[in-house]
Amino acid sequence: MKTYLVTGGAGFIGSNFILYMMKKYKKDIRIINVDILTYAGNLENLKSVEAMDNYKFMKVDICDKEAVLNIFNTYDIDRVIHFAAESHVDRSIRNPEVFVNTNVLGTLNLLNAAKLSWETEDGYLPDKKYIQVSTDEVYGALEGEEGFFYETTPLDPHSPYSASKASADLLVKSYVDTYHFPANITRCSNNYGPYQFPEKLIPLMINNALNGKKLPVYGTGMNVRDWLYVDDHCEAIYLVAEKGRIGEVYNIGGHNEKKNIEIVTMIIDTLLEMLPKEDSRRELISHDLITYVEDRKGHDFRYAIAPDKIKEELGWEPVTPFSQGIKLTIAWYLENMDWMERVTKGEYQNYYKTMYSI
Ligand code: NAD
Ligand code: TDX
Repeated sequence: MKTYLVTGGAGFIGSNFILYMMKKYKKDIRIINVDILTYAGNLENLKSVEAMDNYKFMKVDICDKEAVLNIFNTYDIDRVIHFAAESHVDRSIRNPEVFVNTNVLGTLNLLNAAKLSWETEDGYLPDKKYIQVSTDEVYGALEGEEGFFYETTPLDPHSPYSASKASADLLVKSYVDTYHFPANITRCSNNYGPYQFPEKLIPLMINNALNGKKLPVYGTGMNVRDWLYVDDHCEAIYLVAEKGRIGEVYNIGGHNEKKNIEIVTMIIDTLLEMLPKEDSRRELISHDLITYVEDRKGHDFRYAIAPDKIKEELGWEPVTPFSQGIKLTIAWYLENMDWMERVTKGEYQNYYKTMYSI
């Protein structure tokens, strides 16, 4: 049985990863979930696994040297899956500092603890691996309709968020190059699915539409993102953790480029298709809610991943078509409106007021 240390396991992708692993691979693994529970962390997501013998939660800041080292000294960690981060571009534009602390210094702290704990006189303990969960945003932006990001594309981040993620990636690379540290970096495109915090495009639009609120589209709505269903991402991470060649970078993408305005339109249409005829919320939802607002500063035009390497080496491909994934996602939000109500209380209301003036 392998022990996985999952950081940021109470966030969107982290909690989906834990739920996915506990369902698919539960006999083979033990998971230790380390999360400080910022506004984006929610233990409610993990209710179905919290009583399991092979799951443990620890409220720890990844920047806390002593606490992180203590985890490595107490448990025989085989895999680190490092999700914990400040993850929202708009917040990074308003307050970059916490992004550097968590994303850069937190990563450095985790690397040091893993290295210290796994090091032997002539290398590292066998079969240990650290996975840095990074993003396609470190490559910058594709300016036209053509072309893809490859693992060899030079890093060219634009936002404070992507700059902090690129810095963390370079630290991981430096540990591989300098100390032969056993690590991989994964760079994925935009994830969507259940439990995503409604500051991100898809859940924000679902929530606003269901409440008859305006749907704020930045700029022209023509910016393109490559959407990946979160479970497909989880399987890719597992494959990289178990089979990826040490030191390699793997891009993970959905083969699913969409303009933002297409996403918003699809959400409106899918909600109207899925809500029962007698549901009074149908009257609130229409294309008239779409409101073009001031563009994001430094807004990257287009992201598109070529996931050829992970397909060739590890046999991974995304299996959830967007038409199916968006229905699964909307169905989850419709069944979990109480989750949405709880996470949009308090801090979220202040954030929304400062971020959107509509
Ligand atoms: P999220 O914001 O939903 O969750 C982040 C989690 O990290 C939260 O649970 C939070 O409490 C925790 N955290 C933050 N600071 C911490 C600290 N100092 N110590 C311990 N825990 C801390 O993020 P997400 O969308 O699930 O993204 C997870 C990872 O995947 C991030 O590294 C992000 O950069 C990367 N990523 C996300 C996407 C996406 O579309 N969401 C795409 C590419 C890459
Ligand atoms: O209200 C909005 N209106 C709007 O037009 C919001 C929240 C977003 N947008 C646009 C901006 C982007 O072009 O939608 C697109 C997607 O925005 P986000 O959901 O904020 O995602 P993005 O900025 O692309 O970054 C995401 O993918 C890469 C994640 O948040 C990152 O953590 C990940 O690294």
